[in-house]
Amino acid sequence: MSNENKTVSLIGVPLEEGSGRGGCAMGPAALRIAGIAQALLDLGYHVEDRGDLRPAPARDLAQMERARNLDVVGAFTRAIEAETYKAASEGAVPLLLGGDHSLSMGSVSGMARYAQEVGRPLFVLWLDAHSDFNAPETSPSGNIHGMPVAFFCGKAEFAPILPAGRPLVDPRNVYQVGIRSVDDEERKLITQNCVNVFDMRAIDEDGMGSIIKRILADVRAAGALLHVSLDVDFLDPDVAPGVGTTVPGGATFREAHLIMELLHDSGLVSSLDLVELNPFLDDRGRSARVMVDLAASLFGKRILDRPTRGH
Ligand code: Z70
Ligand code: MN
Ligand code: MN
Ligand code: MN
Repeated sequence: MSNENKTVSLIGVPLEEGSGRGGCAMGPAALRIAGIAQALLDLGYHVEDRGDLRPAPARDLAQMERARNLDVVGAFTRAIEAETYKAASEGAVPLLLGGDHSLSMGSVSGMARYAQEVGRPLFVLWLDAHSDFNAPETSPSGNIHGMPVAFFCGKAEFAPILPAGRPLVDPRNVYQVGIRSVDDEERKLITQNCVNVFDMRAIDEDGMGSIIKRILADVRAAGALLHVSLDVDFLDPDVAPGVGTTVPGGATFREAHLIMELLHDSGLVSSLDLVELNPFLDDRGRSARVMVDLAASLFGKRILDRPTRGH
């Protein structure tokens, strides 16, 4: 995915209403200050910053007790879906600067529409401590950032946010890595729906490299596009403290970089979300810089200017 004639479209999403607390709306600003655009320019990309989306709340979406701030999140979902689809259709790689994880309802739906149009399946790599597969009926919190995977798989419908008949993602094409916090009802749903889950035990037993290579082989065999969604809490809180829901025992700095380097070498990644960064909780910009550095590795930053020894 490296190359001078490739464009990366930055789409800022100052959304925090899906998360149940304040702070993520400052995420796009922090990622810009940490140098996301310059990191991509240094790798030779053309960078187009589309600014921040700021839709008005959707008046047609009634409030639901079990899906808090649905009018705000739903309006963002529509705007993000349209902007992501547009950027992909213009040949760019959409890079969403979040914003809480409910933004993936829009980004993944936009990529699903694009994938359908080009006649390829869409696979999703979900790097997160959480499965985010709740529906309003199962959610313990009512926070929509715990529901995006169920939404883009068509398993959580609140009210008509996107047109009926929208392209969905097959849950069998969703690969979750880093999982270590799943709610009781949610656990049943991810099993019933055959989501591919590599929890921390799988990572410890098999190693991150072998897991990611297996996933990439599946994506390649299917001729699919791959959307990557990176939640800050995928990382261990010692590496990235700037997130609302820290869960101990997360991915290390090295594991996360290895994933990004393997993703780059695969040439399969079509789009990326950087989500859940909460600058209000961060330690002097440390988590923002880690997220930017990981994105740079996914876009081709490497240690050596030649293949790593052993390849
Ligand atoms: C819980 C819920 C969640 C992120 C927390 C937590 C969900 N399963 N997702 N932080 N990114 O409320 O649904
Ligand atoms: Mn998440
Ligand atoms: Mn999470
Ligand atoms: Mn790096």
